[in-house]
Amino acid sequence: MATINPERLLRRLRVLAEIGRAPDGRLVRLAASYADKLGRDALVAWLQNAGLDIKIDRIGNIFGIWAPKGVDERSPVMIGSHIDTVIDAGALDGCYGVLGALEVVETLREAGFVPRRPIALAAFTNEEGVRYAPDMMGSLVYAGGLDVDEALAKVGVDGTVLGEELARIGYAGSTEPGFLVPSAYVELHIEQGPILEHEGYVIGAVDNLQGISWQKVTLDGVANHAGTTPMSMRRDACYAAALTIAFINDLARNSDSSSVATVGSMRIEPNAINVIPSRAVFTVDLRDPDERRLRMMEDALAAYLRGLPMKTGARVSVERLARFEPVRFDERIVRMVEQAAARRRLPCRRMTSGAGHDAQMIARMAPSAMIFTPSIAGVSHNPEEATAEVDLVAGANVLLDVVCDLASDAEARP
Ligand code: HGY
Ligand code: MN
Ligand code: MN
Repeated sequence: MATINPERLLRRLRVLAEIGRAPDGRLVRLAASYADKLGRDALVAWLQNAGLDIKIDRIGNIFGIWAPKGVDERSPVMIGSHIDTVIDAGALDGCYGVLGALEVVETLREAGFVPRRPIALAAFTNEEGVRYAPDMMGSLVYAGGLDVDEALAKVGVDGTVLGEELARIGYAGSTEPGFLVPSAYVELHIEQGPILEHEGYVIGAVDNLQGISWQKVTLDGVANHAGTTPMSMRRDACYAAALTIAFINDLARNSDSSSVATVGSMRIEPNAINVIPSRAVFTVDLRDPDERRLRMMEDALAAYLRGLPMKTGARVSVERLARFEPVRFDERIVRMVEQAAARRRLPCRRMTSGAGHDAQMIARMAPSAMIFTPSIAGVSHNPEEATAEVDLVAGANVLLDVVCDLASDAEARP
């Protein structure tokens, strides 16, 4: 059976993992940062070396297109993911899907495979959403879920404007997002969770992805002296935040479903040891595969926040940062993933994605699905993020087979 070039894929993953490391050694390639530019530049060089036609769209999505003569008028098979990272990231999240896609294209070209439709590799801007919300922004804009000018005007957590930053790093492209409507989209990604490893599977045929709700909560109290102010007279914003954070965590922990709740970012003002906090600002990330249950969690949080002023004297304001409903992927492509895994005798199971992905957005415009490989100890968004090399190669080979099926008649293989 055809196989990708393992050394080339693993070497590129190692090279990309070193690009954008901060002086303290942490990997931080936030969207549209200079570190992101360096990663983008490396990717574009690899795409050019592979002989692909490069396109950058207005939200900075990068495309490498292989359109043999006579097929360029047909809608492409699209494969890809993202190369921006979270803070203190691992080496594989997103990058594995982009470099796995490049490896598949190069393997097919070297094998003399002639696709019956173009194959387009995509690296989407700002999948992580850490600097600019919402996450999956580049693919959301590409799929028509967010106006490109509205996205370019987004102000980041650091006060910068996305459009200006993309221009500064040289990735404010001119091509209109959505210029290619894929016939299918397939994303290779690490699972970022414990299921595949725990149950002894190598391949996850992802048939659905859970809903995501991101909010920013601002609680305003009154600064006062930590020593002279009786507890009964305080309007302590941090105390109000602590009560809320405990409430939303307990709500998810005590639910009988797979709901999850995370407060990942928090700021206290004036942030001084002897001043009762006047302000607490924190983010709330709620997720559930079931839209009804996700809405119930949102409603419970809203009700709790309505009662907070009475309880703590804090004033409450909430800003919605992102809201995506659960997505079901395309049954035909999911089955192709399962059949490809079976042909390669790779243990495979269907599963839900706990994490958000670009496939969730592209599914709005094209039949889409994902291929997962196991994360060691289920760890991700962490420098310890790792996947066995044999599993990285196995996942890329399954992507190779599925792309062959999608880009030609099923029996035509290299
Ligand atoms: O938040 C997520 O699930 C993704 O990593 N952006
Ligand atoms: Mn990712
Ligand atoms: Mn991620």
